[in-house]
Amino acid sequence: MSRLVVVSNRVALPDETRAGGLAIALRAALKERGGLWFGWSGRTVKDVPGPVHTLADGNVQYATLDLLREDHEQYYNGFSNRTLWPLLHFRLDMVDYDRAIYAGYRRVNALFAERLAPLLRDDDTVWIHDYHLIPLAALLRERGIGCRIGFFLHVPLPSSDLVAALPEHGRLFSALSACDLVGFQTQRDLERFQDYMRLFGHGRVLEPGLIEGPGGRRFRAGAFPISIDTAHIASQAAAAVNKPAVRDLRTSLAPRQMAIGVDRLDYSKGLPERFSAFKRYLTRHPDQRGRLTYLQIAPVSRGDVDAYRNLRHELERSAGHINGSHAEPDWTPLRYVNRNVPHATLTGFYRAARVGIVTPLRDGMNLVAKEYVAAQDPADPGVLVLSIFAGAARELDQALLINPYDLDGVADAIASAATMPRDRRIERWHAMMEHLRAHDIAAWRRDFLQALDAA
Ligand code: ADQ
Repeated sequence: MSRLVVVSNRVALPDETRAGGLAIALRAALKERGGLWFGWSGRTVKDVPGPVHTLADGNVQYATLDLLREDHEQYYNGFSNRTLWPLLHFRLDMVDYDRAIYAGYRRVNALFAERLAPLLRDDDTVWIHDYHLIPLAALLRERGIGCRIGFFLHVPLPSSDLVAALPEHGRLFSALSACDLVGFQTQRDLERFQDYMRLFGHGRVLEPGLIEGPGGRRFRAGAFPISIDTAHIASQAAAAVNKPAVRDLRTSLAPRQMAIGVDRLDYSKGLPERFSAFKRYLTRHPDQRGRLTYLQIAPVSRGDVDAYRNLRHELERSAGHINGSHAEPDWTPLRYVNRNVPHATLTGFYRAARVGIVTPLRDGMNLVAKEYVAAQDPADPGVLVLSIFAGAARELDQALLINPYDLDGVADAIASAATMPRDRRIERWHAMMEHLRAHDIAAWRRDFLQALDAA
């Protein structure tokens, strides 16, 4: 098996205790084959960045580079998060583009290529992650790198008409044809990519999943829905009931039931709409008054970007308004928390919740939906209310699927979830859990790497 080289914006170093599920899965893949993880160090500098920092941990090496403060601002806060993130989440209205931030994005990708190329061997397998690094494969090829290269997009790909609104879209997205395999979260994302290549990318779809790029280079594309470590989350959640934080939460709720939402504070997650839908639930279902307390955990993210600061203020106002008009002296309907929670504790919170509310306006996959299901008590599971616009809805079709723009529909789904009889809850949960056991994170990385090896 050839050496695996993972490239991503951030690298989870071996001592990083807060590494998420994806980071742990990538590290496992690196350990299995031996490998290198390359990316940004997390540090910015005022002068030309020095050589890469290296660190070895058994058969896995880590190589990270610092970035110039201004480059990082343009590449990360700028083009990645103010241009590409909204575009890829179908939000043309929020796209902020200028040539300077695009130039910064290309400069950083070029620097990645320059620093990574000398570390690569001919028989390496390179796996590039996400929208921060779309041009990287092509830039590596320009430096004569001939090894196998795969790319996985963690976020959705919108229709080609939206993509084509981006100046420079042609150069950016056609660059993916330098890869041997391009992976997407869902079949729909894959279809939209093929449409794009055909209509705007000067490519040809030879057969589903086999594309000829503008230069005549053939490459594969496929859908590889990302997942979670199902067995681990299930056992973590079962053990978490004894954690003081979980016990305290349960005690503070009793005798009421809980609904839970867990999201980075991001406009793609549909939080203002969700708060409005919960308010609608309170007014549309007066018979259920006081039955359900809704806990929303939403750690602040990308606080340097205006749109995120505005969203935060909007949610604070909305939460105050809901509680101001519906709270009782002994009951607060909405608990809104902006903090991170240790992941093991979070699984205990999921298990304590009768209803899981996951209502993004667009989401590549949404791992919270899968984690919520995996964390349930098999004898008394909760019900997932899930947006049809999350990639996860393709697989978790036994959830109560809703359109997040339909506030009445979401309100009614919350009400049905809160009153669903146990046998029906068990039936729905079983079907979803079986799927998640067969399609966990290990299966995801195996499927992708096998397809890349075969490409
Ligand atoms: P995200 O947009 O970050 O990921 P998601 O898939 O839900 O969204 O993953 C979030 C992760 O962070 C989950 O593992 C969750 O448990 C954790 N998390 C969230 N809030 C937390 C909190 N307060 N405390 C602790 N942990 C918290 C992007 C894409 C998704 C895609 C993933 C993976 O936007 O669509 O599913 O990458 O490909």
